[in-house]
Amino acid sequence: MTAIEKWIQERILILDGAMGTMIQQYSLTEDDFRGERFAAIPGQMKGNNDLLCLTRPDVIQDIHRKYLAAGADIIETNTFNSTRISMADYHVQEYVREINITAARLARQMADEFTSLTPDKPRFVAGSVGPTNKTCSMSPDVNNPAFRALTYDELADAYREQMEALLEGGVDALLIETIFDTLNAKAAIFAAEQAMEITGVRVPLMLSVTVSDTGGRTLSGQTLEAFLASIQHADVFSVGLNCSFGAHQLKPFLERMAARAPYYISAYPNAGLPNSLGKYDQTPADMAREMEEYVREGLVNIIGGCCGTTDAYIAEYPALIAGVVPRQPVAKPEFLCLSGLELLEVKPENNFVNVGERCNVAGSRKFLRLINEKKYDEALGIARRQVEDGALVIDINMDDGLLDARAEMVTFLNLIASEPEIARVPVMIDSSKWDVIVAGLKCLQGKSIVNSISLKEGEEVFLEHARIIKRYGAAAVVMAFDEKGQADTFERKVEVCGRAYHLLVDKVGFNPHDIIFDPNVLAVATGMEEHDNYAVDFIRAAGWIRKNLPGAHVSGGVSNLSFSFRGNNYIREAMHAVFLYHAIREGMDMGIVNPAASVLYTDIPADILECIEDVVLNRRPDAAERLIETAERLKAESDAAKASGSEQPAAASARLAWREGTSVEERLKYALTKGIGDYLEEDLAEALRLYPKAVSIIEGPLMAGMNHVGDLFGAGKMFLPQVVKTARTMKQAVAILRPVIESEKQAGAASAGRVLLATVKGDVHDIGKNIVSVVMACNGYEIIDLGVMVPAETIVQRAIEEKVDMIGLSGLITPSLDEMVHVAVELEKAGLDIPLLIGGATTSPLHTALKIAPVYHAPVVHLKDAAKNATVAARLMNPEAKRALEEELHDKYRHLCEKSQERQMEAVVPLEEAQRKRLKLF
Ligand code: THG
Repeated sequence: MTAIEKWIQERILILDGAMGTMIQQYSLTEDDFRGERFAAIPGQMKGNNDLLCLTRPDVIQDIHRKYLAAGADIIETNTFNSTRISMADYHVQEYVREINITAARLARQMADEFTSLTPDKPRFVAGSVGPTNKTCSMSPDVNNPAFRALTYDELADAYREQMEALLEGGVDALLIETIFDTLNAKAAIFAAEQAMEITGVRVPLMLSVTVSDTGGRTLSGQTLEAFLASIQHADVFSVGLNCSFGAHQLKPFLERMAARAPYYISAYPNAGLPNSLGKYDQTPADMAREMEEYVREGLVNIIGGCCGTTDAYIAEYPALIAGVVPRQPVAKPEFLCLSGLELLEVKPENNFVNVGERCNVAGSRKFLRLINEKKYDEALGIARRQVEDGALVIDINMDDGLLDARAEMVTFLNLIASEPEIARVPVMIDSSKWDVIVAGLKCLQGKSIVNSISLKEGEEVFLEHARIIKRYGAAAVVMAFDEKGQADTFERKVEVCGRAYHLLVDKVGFNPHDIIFDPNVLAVATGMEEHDNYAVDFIRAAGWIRKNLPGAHVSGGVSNLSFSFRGNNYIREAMHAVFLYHAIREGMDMGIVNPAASVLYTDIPADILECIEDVVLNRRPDAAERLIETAERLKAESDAAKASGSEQPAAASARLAWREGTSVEERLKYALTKGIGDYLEEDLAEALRLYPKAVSIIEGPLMAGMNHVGDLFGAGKMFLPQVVKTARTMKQAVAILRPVIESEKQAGAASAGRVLLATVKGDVHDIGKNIVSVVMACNGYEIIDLGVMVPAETIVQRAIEEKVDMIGLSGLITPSLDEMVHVAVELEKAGLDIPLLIGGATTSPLHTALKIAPVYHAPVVHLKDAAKNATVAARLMNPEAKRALEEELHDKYRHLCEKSQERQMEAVVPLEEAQRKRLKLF
């Protein structure tokens, strides 16, 4: 046991506060960050806090010293961004190893100094490992949801490099923090295992998640429960939450986590909620009062601070924890946990998990055709339909001789990750090719199931594959195969499963709950006598496994059973229902099935049921013949009924209730909110008949839909992947309308004005800006769109060159606020007089009034949404209206500034408003 593992049993440990907030207090300059050593590296270095380990180690040690003096038991290395991926932004990726080793030594030295003063309060160093600036689970390109800016392997390599250096530098623990994408975190955990093996140093692994909406999901859309399932395989010391919100708002999420996580619990919130200027204004005493609740209620083992906290905040903590008996971790779950964006628990009492079989190129001609023709949208439709039909897991199989199975698996899994309705459920990666399985595992943030491994190629390969699956954190289907082949009798099935179980549990340390046996569902009623007992043998084996192999589950590919009845879906479904009825009673608790199957055991007419049970339970030698006769009779009847048109495809129409009796505005809003693009053509065509101009559809119903999404997101009722999908649908709608808009523009009409648009430097988001561009173009403006990540110099230069009448700046993330101020300063310096339009998430009237308008003498207008731009632009183009607008703005801004001062006195920002500011999207 390491010292930290010993001390955490004695008392609540104090972690330090924010590094960045402390660094700000030193008012360091660009030269401080660079030192002489990095003088020649291009770009800005200010803001690269981690580089200070090399250029201003005195400052970093001073900060460590302050936190230790304030009472911190654990200090974090100044390495949050020290991977080659994040450091590439500053062109110093080659120094990553040195930064991490140095950072660890700086912290080590300070911690040891304090330990030697008070040996009964030893101090520890946690190596800080941030999430990096890229995400493995989401595409940065709205037009290509399968794209990834970063792969699991690249990320794991970068993390390993960082962690090896941290371990060599002498850290006592690794702290993977501010986790916003579980796939990034899984790569970090993977890398930590490797780094510890390579260096031969084992230290406790600490994890800390940041939730990014009021529903308590990660940015990549997972619930906390789903996250815990995803990291269940790791040897975790502590887990908790940091950043996100202040302690008060974080508490319900911490409670949820602490109730389930079988580890020590950590919490280091921000100093309250950011105000509308992005600053934190909770005092140390305020925060301590909120943290005291955590301590008093026995929620935590480790407390610290994140954004906005300093040593003054940490200094409040020792008094809070004095004499408090620390919390005991809860017990490990004794059942199978799986996850997609949401958790799936496979417990004895919840009976049966149906795994959707339809996304299988070998099991569905339609799916194969769609993949072959790269019609991924429709292929995703099959996955979505299965989830709608109630599939709790979906099986994905791309094994086809003419497909690049590995590439198709990766593409499809990446696409699924962008479809929150599908990604909700766990995935079963189905392939007989090991490289396809491994590639699949690297795409999924949830806890998935590998389908499958077996003893077919002997023990060695079996064990190796099992170890890899364990390291990636998945459950596994184990087929009843061995060196001798497929187990087809009861005796062979139990022999092979029993042997596999003991190898997995005893030799690999596989969690027994993560083992899913598949004792082979084989076709019956084939006309071959030796097949007659196949179903009986499966069902008996299922019972034996559940009794004799504790924890293990039983699954099977149910549709295999009825291959002899291809073409007669009713009989097939009825056979499956009968088979499942008996197998589930014996303990089969999962099955790969068609989730749309509608035949219930209890609905099967007695005569047919008898025929089928004779076959499934092998009750008489002529069972197969009798069922074939029955099947033929039924088929003839049903064909006759179909010919007379009496069958109603009821299910298909029920599903589209949202399209029945609703106005086109309601349908567009629904389509945007749900991110459904399928009916846009139809609905927009209808809207075009109702609205005078195409652009009024954008400004009216589409904008209303977007605002609705923004509200839902602000209220925590939608999470990011859903919103991204919405944005993609909006883009699709605009693309459909664009040709109409073009044709409506009067040829040769005079330009209403010239508008320069740009997303500011540091920000890549352009959906909002593009909508503004379309709306304004429709209103006769000439648009000069400079794209995204545009530096202030470029904006100034092009504004002059193009002689524009106004400049529109867009930004979605908090740092964009400062960058907009920077642009305004540059415009002023250049002596320009061009009005500035401000829009995009995180921008607010208040920030515009307080920060942007004061630095630029020309009109600065904040626009709530794209629909407002054209009106404001028209006013700016008319000298008289412009003067009136300027006066209005002046009054409005003065009023806002005064109100803000009053507010500052109250020092609270209402939760909902602050949330919306932080999270507003368009
Ligand atoms: N065990 C495990 N995994 C498996 C299987 C298994 N994966 C694949 C398969 N068997 C389970 N999946 C299916 C999927 C579809 C069908 C059968 C099994 C099926 N398809 C129709 C057919 O072939 O008649 C296709 C009809 C169509 O083209 O739409 O029956 O046993 N671990």
